[in-house]
Formats: sequence, C-alpha cells, structure tokens
Amino acid sequence: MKAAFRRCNGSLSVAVSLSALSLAATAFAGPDWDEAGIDAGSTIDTAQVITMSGSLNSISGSLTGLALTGEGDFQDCFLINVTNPTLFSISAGPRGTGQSQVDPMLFLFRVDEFGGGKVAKAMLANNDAFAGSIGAKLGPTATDGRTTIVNQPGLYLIAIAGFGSQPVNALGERIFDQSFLQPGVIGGPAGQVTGDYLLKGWSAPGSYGDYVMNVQGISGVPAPGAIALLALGGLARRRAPR
Ligand SMILES: [Ca+2]
Ligand SMILES: [Ca+2]
Repeated sequence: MKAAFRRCNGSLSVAVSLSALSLAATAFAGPDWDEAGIDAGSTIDTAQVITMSGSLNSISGSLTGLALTGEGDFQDCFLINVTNPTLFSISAGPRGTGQSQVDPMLFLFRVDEFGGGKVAKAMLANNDAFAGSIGAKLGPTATDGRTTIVNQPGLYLIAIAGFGSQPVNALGERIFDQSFLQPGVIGGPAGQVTGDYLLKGWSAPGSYGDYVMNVQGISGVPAPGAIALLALGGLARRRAPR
C-alpha cells in the first residue's frame, strides 16, 4: 500500500495508490491513532481532533495522572466522526503491563452548535463491559431502559477516564445516569439535573495508566471540518496509516 498525505492551500488532501480490492480491505481494518506527543484534553475546547482520513481501527493513549498544572491528565477527549451508527462500537482496556493499570470508563457526547460555539452533549456511558471485566464498552444504544441511541452520523466526542472520574456540567452535577456503573450497562443522560447535559468538567481525578480503544463505525474528522475545529483551539496532529 502506498499512501501520501499533503496539505494544499490550507486543506488536507490524500493521494492513495491502491487496487480497489486492497482499498476495501484497508477500509475495513482501518488505521490506528496514537495520542502520543500532545495530551488530549478534558473538554471540547481541548479535545484532540483525529484528522486521519478513512475508518479508524484503534485509538491509543495515556492517562498519566500528572496534575502539575491545570486539569492534569486524568481524562482524554477525542473528536471523531461517526460514519456508521449501526456498527458504532468502542472497547477500551488497559494497555501494557505498567504499574498503573487504568480501570477505564467510556463516555460519548454528541457535538452540537450552541451559542456561536460547539458543545458536547451527554449521550452514552459505560464502566465495565461485563461483570468481572474492568474494560469498558459502548455500542449505539443505551441498555438501561432509556431510549438514547446513536442513529445520526456526524461529529462526536469520545472521552476516556479512569474509574472515579465522571463528567459534570457547569453546576458540577453528574450528567450521566448512575446506572452505567453497573457491569454491562450502557447508561444514558442523568434523569434530572438542574443545569444542562453539557460537558464542562470532571467530578474528581480517577485511576490512570495506558489504554487502547478498539473502534468500529468511526473515522477521523475530514477536512475542512478538521481545519475549522483546529481554529477553535482543538489539538490535532496527523498520522500516516500503518
Ligand atoms: Ca492523555
Ligand atoms: Ca471500568
């Protein structure tokens, strides 16, 4: 496979030389994204924009736990494009055998336009994929009896945090229903909050360590959308396919 990425007149273009057959196989397998280098932030304003073209296979990164300045590294947020809601799936688990083994929780937010900017609205959450697992898994629908469902392609925010660290709104209220803490349950937004369901911060630091997320139905954010997000202050880098 031969692929080249280049930037032309401010937009990202991709030149790929592949047979149709191998292109299909590549699209299915997808490339891998690594957070390494620049920490993915904890809100929509500091989320890392995944600008890779084509479908994604995995996202790797680290919650280092460092909190010397600002919000520290206890949550990583990524802006992605859901391309196939039916296939949408994220599975997260610890990576490597370091001393710090993260017990991950996963959160999905729909990105909407509001008040002249972009906001991240609570949709789905999970702590443990099943009883006995510390890994987390999200599919396209809530399984806690709510009707939350990912049925629209488009821009979403994925957040991974260690157990004990939950998203909160501007009033500091938890914005996901606590049913998601039960093993195997994908929870929706909290039943009742005084404020809204928008990600503004986190309840507390959580566990930390290296992680990997295997994903389906997801691609990077294509240009020119990625360029617009960069203008908002999101962090982005490009990665060549492996
Ligand atoms: Ca990080
Ligand atoms: Ca977990």
